[in-house]
Parts: sequence; C-alpha cells; structure tokens
Amino acid sequence: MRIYFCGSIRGGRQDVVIYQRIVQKLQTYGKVLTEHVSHGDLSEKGEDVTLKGDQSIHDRDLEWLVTADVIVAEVTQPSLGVGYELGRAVAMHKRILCLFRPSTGRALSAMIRGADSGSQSSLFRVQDYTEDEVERVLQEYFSGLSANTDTQ
Ligand code: 6K6
Repeated sequence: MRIYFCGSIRGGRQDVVIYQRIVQKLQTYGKVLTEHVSHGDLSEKGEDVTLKGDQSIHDRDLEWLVTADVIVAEVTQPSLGVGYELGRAVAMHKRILCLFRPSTGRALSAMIRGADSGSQSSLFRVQDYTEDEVERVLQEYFSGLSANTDTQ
C-alpha cells in the first residue's frame, strides 16, 4: 500500500511530534511516500536542497499523490499546502483520512469537516482524536480498509 501523509510545513511545525507518531504507525501498513513531512529538522521554510525550488516540490508531490492508495492528513495545524493536497486528492477520487484534535481549541474548516458525508463508506473521512488515541484510530481505519478490499 502506498500512503501519502500530509502535515503542515510552512503553515507551522508545532505538531511535528505527532506527525512522527503517525508516520511511524503508517509505516506498519505500507510505504509512506512523504515521510519527510515528519522530520524534526525540517524548518517552516520547508527548504529542500535536493529539489530546485517550489515548482519541483509541487510537481514531485503531485506525482506521488497520483500514485497513492490512501491519503492521511493531520489537519489540526492549518496549512494551505495540506488543504490544496486534499482538494487535489478529492478530485482524483482518492481515499482520504483527516485527523483533527479538538482539544487544541481550534475549529476545523467547514470545507474539510463538511467533506465527510458521515457514512462509514465515505471516501473522505474526518476523525477527531486525542494524542494518546492516535495509534488506535489508525489501526481501526486501516483494518476497516482491509476488510473493504477483502470483500471487493
Ligand atoms: C524538504 C524536506 C522536507 O521538505 C522539504 C521541502 N518542502 C516540501 N517538500 C515536500 N512536500 C512539501 C514541502 N512543502 C510543502 N509540502 C507539501 O505540502 C507536503 O506534502 C505537506 O503535506 C504540505 C505542507 O504545506 P505547507 O503549506 O504547510 O508548507
């Protein structure tokens, strides 16, 4: 399984520790294409010496998005880039899980929460969670995915 993880970079790196926990758990289910999003040494400038400029980052990330089987986004820290990735992924009819922590006092954008139809079979799911629940929430989502593919 190819997993595309989205998390804030230039939107702010406050949640990088939880991104690391998410990526570590995701790696038990498949290949995480965007592991770098969880790197603690990545600054808010989001600079990559191996890629020349923002256009290369954008084009490479979209290529990965096209090949992804599932998108997991931590959306508590608002990020334009994550919102853009989610919109593009919806247009590609990808399966998407958004993770949000209400305990931060933030309110999630209606354009993200409202994209979840509420049905268990919805391609776009929003899951509220607390930090200590993160591994369990991912485990439930991915076991539901494999149950779906087993019956297809
Ligand atoms: C190098 C090493 C790590 O990051 C870099 C360079 N910057 C980016 N590299 C890869 N993906 C990026 C980079 N900047 C943004 N993105 C994508 O947008 C990621 O997949 C994130 O999910 C999202 C973050 O967007 P912003 O608006 O918060 O930066």
